[in-house]
Amino acid sequence: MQLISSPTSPFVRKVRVLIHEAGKTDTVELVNVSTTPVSTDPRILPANPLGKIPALIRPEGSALYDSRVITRYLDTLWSLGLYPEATIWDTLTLEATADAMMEAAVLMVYESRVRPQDLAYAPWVEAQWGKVSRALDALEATWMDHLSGPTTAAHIAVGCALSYIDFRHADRAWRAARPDLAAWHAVWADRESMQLTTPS
Ligand SMILES: N[C@@H](CCC(=O)N[C@@H](CS)C(=O)NCC(=O)O)C(=O)O
Repeated sequence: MQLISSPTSPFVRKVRVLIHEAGKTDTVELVNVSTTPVSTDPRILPANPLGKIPALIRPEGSALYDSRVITRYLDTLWSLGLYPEATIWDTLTLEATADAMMEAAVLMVYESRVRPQDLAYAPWVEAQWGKVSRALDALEATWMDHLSGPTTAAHIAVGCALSYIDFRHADRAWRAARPDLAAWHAVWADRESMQLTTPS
């Protein structure tokens, strides 16, 4: 299989962390591309008409895209149990929360790096951070029990979302009012799968 990737994409990192956790790095080749919403790398398009990464090219069957589809596919393929039936709705909701945090955090980066500075709109950036901030509060207030339990795909997604905020938005100091989440992330970020996928 080939994973169309970028070392800095948090969505790609979710998939790469899952692959490391599964011990399957030798079965997935990374194909690194450089892409933005206004400059799509053409190598992505045969796999994903939306031009987004990650996309997973399978030897047989259609290419898969959207990180949540890919993580669920690999979980099924390798029987990892990261989407346990007993907590499936919590797992999916928490994974969706983490993905939305990543989406808002990535859009903030695009606003400063892709959009011409004379067209930048600061209230829009702050509104994106508002989404991230409210989600961080919700993680601290209501999701620590799940995060303290057995590892699910949502743990991977939350870990990648928090590490992406550290990577791109360290100045926002997200830990200040979220001590339990910060403590959880300190342990999660130390896992080998996270260390081996740290963006350079
Ligand atoms: N919902 C998608 C989001 C993927 C995404 O937005 N990836 C970014 C890189 S971090 C991308 O490909 N951006 C290029 C674009 O928006 O055209 C997923 O979970 O895979």
